[in-house]
Amino acid sequence: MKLKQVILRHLQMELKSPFTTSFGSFSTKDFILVEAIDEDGVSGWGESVAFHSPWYNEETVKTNWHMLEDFLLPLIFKAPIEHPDELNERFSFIRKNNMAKSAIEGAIWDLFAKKQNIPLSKALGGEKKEIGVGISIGIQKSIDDLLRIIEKYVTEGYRRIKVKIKPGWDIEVIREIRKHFSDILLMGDANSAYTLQDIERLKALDEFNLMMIEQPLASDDIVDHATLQAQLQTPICLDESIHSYEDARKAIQLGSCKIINIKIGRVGGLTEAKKIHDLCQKNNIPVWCGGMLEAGVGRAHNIAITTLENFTMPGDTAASSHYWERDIIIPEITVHNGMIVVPEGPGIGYEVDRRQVDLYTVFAKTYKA
Ligand code: OSB
Ligand code: MG
Repeated sequence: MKLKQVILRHLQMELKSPFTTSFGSFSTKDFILVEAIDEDGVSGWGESVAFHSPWYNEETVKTNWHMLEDFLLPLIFKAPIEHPDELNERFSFIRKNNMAKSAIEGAIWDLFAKKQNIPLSKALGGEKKEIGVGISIGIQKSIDDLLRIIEKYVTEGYRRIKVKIKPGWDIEVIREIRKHFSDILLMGDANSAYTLQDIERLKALDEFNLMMIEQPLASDDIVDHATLQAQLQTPICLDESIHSYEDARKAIQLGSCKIINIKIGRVGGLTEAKKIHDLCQKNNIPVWCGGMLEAGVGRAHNIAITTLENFTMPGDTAASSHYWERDIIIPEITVHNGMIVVPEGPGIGYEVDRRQVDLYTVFAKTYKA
């Protein structure tokens, strides 16, 4: 593949309802949509999952734009690409900035699969025809509000309910949920809201048969998580702490977790995500695909990677309508009985709705080879 031009677009979309984590609340989603166009005029699409502000990790929309414009795109234009797996090596002298790398890498994977006329899932080696999905519910004003929302999603068929937790919005909340929904697959995601000093509070959650607790401790930690896991029955799942294959290898070796949430952007792209998947499979660590409130392009990539065998647990890739009045892909992503049918068309398998993209674009720039 030889790229002719790349278009970066800054999009802004309103979430249907504000999303609240242990860090705070937001209702507007800013992100970069990447369109990579080759010599034949074929477009591949990628989506950066960095947020407007650096609360989840250190990256932002602006830092991603800077990395793409000043470092990554020049490397992309420098030489033809035989296979997207080469990009890991080509980008390797740039430290971190994984979401920026992933955004362009994802566009090139889509382009690659389209040139081969195969679905992205197949290009990645995935075989599932449909994938099971759960839902991630933010912190609510009251437990009653939360129970009503859970009821709605359980009725819709979502296969696992994840609720955000933090000190003070945890034991009582989970107890109430279990009272009303005794046998659903249930988990909590703390986004690093606890420290080892909270160990008794976290142990108190053991009685509720949670599927896992996601990222209880610091976002850069795998040592304290190992201490915690040794004292908890509930499996720990790492999200923020895993940025690479090497991080995953070390966390597994230390016993810091029993499950890993793979987010393509957080680990620097599909190639690295696949490597982590394979490593986890060898070590009997189940994985699932996390979400970053993506629009349709990012969610399509999530669906494709989830077709790999060791993605045995429902992911966070909910329906388009859960997030947006109108998504940027056609058809929109729909969930029936907690399942998404994997698209069979070439590449990401959804068409980008250019009219919607234009409506949401606040700034765009074209970069030529
Ligand atoms: O920690 O998994 C997370 C959303 C934004 C940032 C981090 C996280 C989340 C979610 C929601 O839990 C996932 C989604 O519905 O896309
Ligand atoms: Mg998480």
